Amino acid sequence: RCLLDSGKMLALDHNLDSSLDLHARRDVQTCTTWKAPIIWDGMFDPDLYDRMHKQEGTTVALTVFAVGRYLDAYLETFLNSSEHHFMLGLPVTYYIFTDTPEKVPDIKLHPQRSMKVFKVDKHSRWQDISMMRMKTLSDIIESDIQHHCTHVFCFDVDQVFTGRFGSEALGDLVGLLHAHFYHFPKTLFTYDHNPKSKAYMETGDFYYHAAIFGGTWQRVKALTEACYESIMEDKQNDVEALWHDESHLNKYLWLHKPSRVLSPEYCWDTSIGYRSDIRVQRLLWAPKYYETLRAP
Ligand code: 2GW
Ligand code: MN
Repeated sequence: RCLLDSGKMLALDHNLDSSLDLHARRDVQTCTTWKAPIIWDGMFDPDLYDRMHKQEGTTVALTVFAVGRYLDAYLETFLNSSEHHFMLGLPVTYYIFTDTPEKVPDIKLHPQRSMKVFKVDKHSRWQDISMMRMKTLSDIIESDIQHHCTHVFCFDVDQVFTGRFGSEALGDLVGLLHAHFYHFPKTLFTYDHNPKSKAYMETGDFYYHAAIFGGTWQRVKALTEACYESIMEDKQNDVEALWHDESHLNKYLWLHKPSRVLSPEYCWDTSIGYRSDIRVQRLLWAPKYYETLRAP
């Protein structure tokens, strides 16, 4: 017994519980200390999850930001690959945030999938482009997503789907293990160690990657709101957390344990090289062209 998702999803996860095989993978940790599953390939029956979520009427919002040069560099590849791998069989709405809506590629979406484009400001500091996503996300869940979708997944745009990223990833509150840290001892996790920041923490459970987080709209609303408030409090105190929104996300997920954790199979960086525990690559980091993309 490993699933602790609450509320409406409890019935669903309870039923799925017996199908989630925590012993299928002997080479990795498949359960957290608070009894949330860590999802690795081989542990679940994809068809069963898909059937159950269809039955439950699950609908998914995927949010992604493509501001400034990131739109031309990444958005089209991200969306095309998502059409082949992300939550196939469930209704999906893309929520795209950009400063140049007219440049959003006109992609032919599959049935039951649609796209909404929203204009956002281009903050002059890249740290703010990244951090202020929390505010935009909290607002859009309030004004739109809560009326149309049961679940929300928030993504960085600089990545490419290469394998199934399906309904087994859905849960009340979902975090992702950072590919660079999952093998590291906690002492090497890059949490914010500055006591002046709201993101300050000495130790934690895992190092979560902010490139993907999700859950029910209620839980993601609470998360984005709390992270935004912490970010603003830091600004008032003239401090900035070490890894910006990611530091605040790590603090939040330490205080509010995720009900489901995704293995790095869900966001792999091939530059790490071969790892025998990465049996399938579901999403890959795209190349970072920092010199050109981050130049002023
Ligand atoms: C970001 C950094 C430097 C210059 C530009 C940008 C930038 C980011 C941009 O010009 N336009 C834009 O749309 N973004 C969005 O913010 C885009 O969705 C991108 O994927 C996201 C995060 O920026 P990214 O992907 O360059 O940062 P990473 O891959 O180093 O991200 C990790 O750390 C970040 C905080 O520093 C975030 O927490 C992010 O979620 C993490 O994956
Ligand atoms: Mn990124």
